[in-house]
Amino acid sequence: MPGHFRKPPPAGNRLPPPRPGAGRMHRLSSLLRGVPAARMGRSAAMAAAAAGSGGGRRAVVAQLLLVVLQLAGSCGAGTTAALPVVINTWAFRKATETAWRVLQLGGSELDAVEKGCGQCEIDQCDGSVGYGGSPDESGETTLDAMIMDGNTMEVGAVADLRRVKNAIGVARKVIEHTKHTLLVGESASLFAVRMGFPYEDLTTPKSLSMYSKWLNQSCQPNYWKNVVPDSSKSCGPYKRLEKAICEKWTISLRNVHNHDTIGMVVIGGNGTVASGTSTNGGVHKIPGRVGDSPIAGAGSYADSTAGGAAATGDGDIMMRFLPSYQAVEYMRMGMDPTVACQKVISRIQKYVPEFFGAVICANTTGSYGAACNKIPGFTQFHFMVYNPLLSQAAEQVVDCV
Ligand code: SD4
Repeated sequence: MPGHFRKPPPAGNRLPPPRPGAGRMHRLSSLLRGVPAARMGRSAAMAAAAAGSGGGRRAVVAQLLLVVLQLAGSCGAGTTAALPVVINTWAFRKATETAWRVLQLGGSELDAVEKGCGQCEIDQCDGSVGYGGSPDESGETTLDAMIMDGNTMEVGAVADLRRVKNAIGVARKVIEHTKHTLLVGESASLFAVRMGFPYEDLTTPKSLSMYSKWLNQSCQPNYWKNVVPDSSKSCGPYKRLEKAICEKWTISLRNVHNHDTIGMVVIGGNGTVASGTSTNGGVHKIPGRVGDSPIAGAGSYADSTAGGAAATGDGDIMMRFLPSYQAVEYMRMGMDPTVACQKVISRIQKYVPEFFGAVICANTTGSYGAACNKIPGFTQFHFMVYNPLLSQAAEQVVDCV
């Protein structure tokens, strides 16, 4: 049974009523007393130390307020913060368990993200991750993936990867064996082969049948606009239409059934953050299309001084807003992870009210949250969490905003 993820009250409501002068400093200091340094984080520890030495009172009060907000967020979310934590998009339980097992066996946070997302590539999670899903307009499955190290801020990513199954494994090799960040297309596949990955056909009977069904229904739906012949009625090849018509964006192609990327954030016991994604992108995408998943700050983002976030949904829209980067920056400002996730969703909503998407967020105290955009057929978002306070990987649900 999925657990229920309750939204916290606004962080401001959880602060003690403000009173001027030293009393406030005293209350804040005492609030911090007994909080283990690991849970306080760097800014908190610094603020506590400064409070003890009596220096820069205003700055210290501001710092301490930030810390109290962080702690309130981590305690009040209806979930209990603890480290290490594994959090990933959707109910991909085996991915969570794999990442957790890697940590328990002494693997690094990056190892956990790589193996956790890699598990979904093996399992073809929901058909949206790994081989045999989301055939493009020519019937081929291509993969996008990224992995990010929140200590060094290194990123390895591959996009439009062909004939190699373990996309996130190849992304990790981009970090380890190149000075680049993102490799694409056939060249990324050649790189993968050099790194020892096997060349394999990513097409399966299922992806073939999806493709022929789509051809049989006049290539509907598709991602073209302003072309001839009319892309809403016929297959291509298309040519550009001289006079462009202003078309309203629709949600027909992007919905909960064909967009289920795995995005994962792992935060170790010492607050080290790693994140990653893996997907086969959008069904019937135009060959060469790359979504948000392999783009740092869009698909995911990790920063061990603040937290990590990962996104899922309509990458063509979401990547324009760098939601994962923005969520991490909100958490750096002391925002509760749930609120940080909600704020990035609302920002996109203002421009594209009907976009399909969700974000998961976790900060370096182990506090976490998620948010999604409410559209017809998508009113709740399921995600997975594992931390020491849970006896097993737990599926959680958040109501979309
Ligand atoms: C993409 N964002 O390629 C990915 C797909 C996805 O949940 O997230 N699905 O647009």
